[in-house]
Amino acid sequence: MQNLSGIIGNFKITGTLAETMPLGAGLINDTYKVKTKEENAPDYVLQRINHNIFRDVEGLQNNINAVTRHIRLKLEESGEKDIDRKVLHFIPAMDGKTYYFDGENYWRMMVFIPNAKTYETVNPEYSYFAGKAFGDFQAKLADIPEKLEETIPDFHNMEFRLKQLRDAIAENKANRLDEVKYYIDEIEKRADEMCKAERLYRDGKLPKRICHCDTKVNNMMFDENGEVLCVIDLDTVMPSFIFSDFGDFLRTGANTGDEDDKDLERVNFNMDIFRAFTKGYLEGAGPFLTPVETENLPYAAALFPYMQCVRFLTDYINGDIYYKIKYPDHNLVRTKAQFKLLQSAEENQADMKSFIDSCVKG
Ligand code: GN1
Ligand code: MG
Repeated sequence: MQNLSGIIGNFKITGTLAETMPLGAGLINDTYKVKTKEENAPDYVLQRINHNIFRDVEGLQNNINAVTRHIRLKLEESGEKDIDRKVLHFIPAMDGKTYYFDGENYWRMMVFIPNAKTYETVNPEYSYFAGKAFGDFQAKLADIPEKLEETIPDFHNMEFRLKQLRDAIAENKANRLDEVKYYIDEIEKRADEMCKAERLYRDGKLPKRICHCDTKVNNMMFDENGEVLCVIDLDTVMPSFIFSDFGDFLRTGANTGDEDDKDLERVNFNMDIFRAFTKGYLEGAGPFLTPVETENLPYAAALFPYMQCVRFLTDYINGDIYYKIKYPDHNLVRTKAQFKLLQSAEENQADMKSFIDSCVKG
């Protein structure tokens, strides 16, 4: 691999490189902030795309290009002033491509959004803004003319994720089955119920729409006043059920503990965050949601901790080949924390339903 400054030299940036530093807490790609020396030149964000996971980098970059172009157009049409902070701006490589391939790794560059922050946790007020922003993101992309690729096929397909888990169990590569038996049983008990979305889809009762598919709290930028500027991390923008964006935000935003909390007492589903986020989301997305989508939002709030529990457990059983880990049983710790969150989301199903009913009836 070339050094970072060599890689940066392959993009059409303005200004000269001052320093680079790691940025963010993603579990898949590697991200760096690129600082420039000049006052009037922007800083940048450089990312190494994990192409073991994103196999079709060309397709991925085409998606992101189409999405950012479409959002930019909508912002221009609505007379928005602060466009450069409201949609990501990618910098082409010297050869005009949207990425640079160094013979081994794929890289992309975007402008760093100044005076903006990401958060690992949010209060109800910010959750309301986040709900509106994700609803609005889906609404803006509803009429995108390009057909977007599934950048990771079957990404949020619960039947497929369960199949991966069952395959991992059958192989037992890392010899870790004995210690996870309880979680496998608990997952299997719920398997049928959790695959409801795929059944509704097959029956023609649930549409796929363009979704973000990684609506973790930390994938949203806020300005100085707590207003949402834009949604970042667009790798997984693809056709999916709206449950993806609703459920995955709450999985991180409504968790009173951390995604990988070792102290399960800290992990609970926060209903104040649920109510605030749902209110915002329904304001943004309500106009296009079908009754089947709306009435299944509580299911989505349980589905995503469940799916993430399945995915972390699968990776643990496989010997940690997908997610970056910080210590040997990190994926097991994550599995347990997601399972606890699932239980708490299950306990709150009735409250979620009545809150949604009250929003819909007005
Ligand atoms: C991954 O890289 P990051 O942290 O944005 C993952 C998500 C998971 C998440 C769990 C492509 O996202 O689906 O929900 O970790 N992205 C991919 O924290 O698998
Ligand atoms: Mg991210």
